[in-house]
Amino acid sequence: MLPQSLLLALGAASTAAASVIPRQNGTTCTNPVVRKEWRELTDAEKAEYLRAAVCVRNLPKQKYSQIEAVTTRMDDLVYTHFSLNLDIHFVANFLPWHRWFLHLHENLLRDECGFKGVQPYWDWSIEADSRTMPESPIWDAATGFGGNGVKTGNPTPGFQRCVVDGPFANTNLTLAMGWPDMNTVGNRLHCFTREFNSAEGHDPVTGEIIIGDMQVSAYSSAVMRTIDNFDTYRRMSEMLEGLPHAQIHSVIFGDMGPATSPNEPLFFLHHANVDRAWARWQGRNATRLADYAGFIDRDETIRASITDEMPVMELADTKPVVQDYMDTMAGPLCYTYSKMTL
Ligand SMILES: *[C@@H]1O[C@H](CO)[C@@H](O)[C@H](O)[C@H]1NC(C)=O
Ligand SMILES: *[C@@H]1O[C@H](CO)[C@@H](O)[C@H](O)[C@H]1NC(C)=O
Ligand SMILES: *[C@@H]1O[C@H](CO)[C@@H](O)[C@H](O)[C@H]1NC(C)=O
Ligand SMILES: [Cu+2]
Repeated sequence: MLPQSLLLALGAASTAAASVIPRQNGTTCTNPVVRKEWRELTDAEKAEYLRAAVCVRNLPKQKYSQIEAVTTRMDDLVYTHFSLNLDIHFVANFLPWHRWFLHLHENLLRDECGFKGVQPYWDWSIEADSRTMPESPIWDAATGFGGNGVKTGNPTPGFQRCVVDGPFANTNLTLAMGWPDMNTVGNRLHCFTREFNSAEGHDPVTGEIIIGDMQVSAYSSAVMRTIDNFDTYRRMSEMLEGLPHAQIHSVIFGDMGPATSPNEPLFFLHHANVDRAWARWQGRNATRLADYAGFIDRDETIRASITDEMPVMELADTKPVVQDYMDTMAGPLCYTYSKMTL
């Protein structure tokens, strides 16, 4: 609960670093790689992750040859996530689909950008408990992802507020950001942006967006403890997705807001922390590793099954099956998290 104790615990966490990344052949996971919290990484490890994250945004697309708005390798991922929005959010497969997506992204960083590290996570409960979200080191321009978007004075739609510091500053993106229509894909050139907020609108005097505490009560360790204490997958997953997961997207906003959110490099650290919450709840308990329930559609007409295939569009050659993504240390996966306690 105390931020200081969290930070101490993080400092004491495993520092095991894998120099050779074992590729799973689907039978054993004896030497899992360890996904660490961003603050646990050395500056060199942070720089290596940021380098790879920039790299993948500069590679040309390999998929969706017919879709003009898709131009970069990252757009392949953004477009998939955007187009599948209704099939992968607020349905049963939210957690396994995003676990698959993160694994695909991590392999892509390794294979196409020579990434030498392991996917990190961002434990935003640390910021929540200390009420320091706008001051988080994650926004650092040198050792982090850059900060809030700032008004540029440029009147062109899509360029009025931009992230102007850090490794992703002044990056141009093309998929729908998308103002004013968030939900239609389009070749809308815009600058990479964030719009910190507390969902309280604008200050009536200054006209500035109210940043406040960025709704920290939605993603505190108290909230995570409540999620931990559910005893069914369905209830755990619904609250995890609906409260801390969703609020992080909306308090950062800008490119983190709409279904094109993989445009925001923090998407992957945010979702790694969501995945960690699921893995922690599972506790490698056999009952929970097999607990998967809910519906495949938002209208709740078709019950989900652990043998369901998950949709991937053109992003992968084979559709992943939910049961292969239940355990982070089995099947195609072989990783764990540096800290599994709250
Ligand atoms: C997978 O790896 C394990 C451990 O290295 C090995 O014993 C096993 O034969 C491998 N299986 C396949 C199908 O390659
Ligand atoms: C981004 O697009 C704007 C507007 O077209 C342009 O002025 C700027 O040079 C572009 N920046 C980069 C890095 O391509
Ligand atoms: C495993 O999880 C189930 C279902 O939540 C629970 O009833 C059981 O006590 C757990 N077993 C252990 C060893 O924690
Ligand atoms: Cu998503």
